[in-house]
Amino acid sequence: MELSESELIDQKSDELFQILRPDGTLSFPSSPLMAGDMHQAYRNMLLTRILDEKLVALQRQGRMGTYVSASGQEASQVGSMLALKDTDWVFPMYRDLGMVIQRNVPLEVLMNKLFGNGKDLSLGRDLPNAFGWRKQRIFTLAAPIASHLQIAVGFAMAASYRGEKVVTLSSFGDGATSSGEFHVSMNFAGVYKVATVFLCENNQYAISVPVTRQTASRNIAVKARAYGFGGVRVDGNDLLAVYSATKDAVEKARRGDGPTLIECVTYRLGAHSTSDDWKKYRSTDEVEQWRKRDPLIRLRLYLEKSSSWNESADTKLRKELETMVNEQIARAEKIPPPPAETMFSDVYAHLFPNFVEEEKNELDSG
Ligand SMILES: Cc1ncc(C[n+]2csc(CCOP(=O)(O)OP(=O)(O)O)c2C)c(N)n1
Ligand SMILES: [Mg+2]
Repeated sequence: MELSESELIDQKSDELFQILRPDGTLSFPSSPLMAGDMHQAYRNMLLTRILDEKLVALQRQGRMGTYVSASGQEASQVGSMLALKDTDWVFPMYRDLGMVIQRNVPLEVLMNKLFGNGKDLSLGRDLPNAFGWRKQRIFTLAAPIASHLQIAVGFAMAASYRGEKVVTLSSFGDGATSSGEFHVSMNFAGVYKVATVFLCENNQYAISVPVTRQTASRNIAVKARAYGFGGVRVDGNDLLAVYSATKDAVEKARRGDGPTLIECVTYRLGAHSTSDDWKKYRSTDEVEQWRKRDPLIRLRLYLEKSSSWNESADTKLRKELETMVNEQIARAEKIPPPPAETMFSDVYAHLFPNFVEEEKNELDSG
């Protein structure tokens, strides 16, 4: 029996799209990514994991501020970035360390930001995870969840008015889909067929709230139907499925055929941030089940089966990355905080008289 168009869309948003199985074999005849790209992606996913674990440890030692961990979500983050052109813009969320790394933000620049030292381009004013660099076309996020979605939609519309073939991609969590901003952005993008991609990293929790309490919908991808465009449900721990789904969505957007909602089904392996204890709201058994679906293990198994990748190559790469991360931490930590007189710079066009007074007092008191 032939399915109608709406039944087909329904089916797409219900099925879990997977290319790379947990045992490292392919469910498709071939990989959509070239071997070189996969090795590079694995390197960036491993770098994300190593750096992420280090940053959590640094916060515990009182050496840096609140940190929000990316561990477990590397395939969603790196895979989606692989599908964009350098000229496209990314509107990430706070958890997207992997996106920033895949987008080629130099480790030195990233580390200055994480420490909020005097060389940090935002002068230590925002959270370590408030990623944003113009050069790499990464929009600076704000703390209210989903507030960047509308900007991603408007940005793509503005680019289109200027005749530029720019696609924007915004990423956000399962919790963000309950916000008004999600609704407004999806609605607007659907009506105006905006060249944008909505990438939801469904990591099963919004802090301690499980996704079952977040929505009564069957899943998140199906929500796109209400706004008149397609949703795809993807195994978010499968680099190849995320890449392939994002590539289709980006090409569709660039053709002028409007937005797509991609739901990456993944899992947050650590706590929400360094300020909570996941053992209070999740079972160890649940976490262990997801650890078996670790996106890094899956990709490594594939590389071992399909190329000459092996234990010793993996250990060598891991050591290289650890050394690089440790060197950058030592360097960034030595840089003093931004000088007090930068407190008002880049904030106001003209300082109010009381700020001039405050600035003077601050400098006088050393
Ligand atoms: C508008 C708004 N409400 C509440 C918060 C507090 N808050 C910060 S993160 C978060 C959970 C978000 O969960 P989700 O969207 O699933 O993303 P995740 O952290 O799981 O990646 C909440 C409620 C906020 N930052 N902004
Ligand atoms: Mg979440």
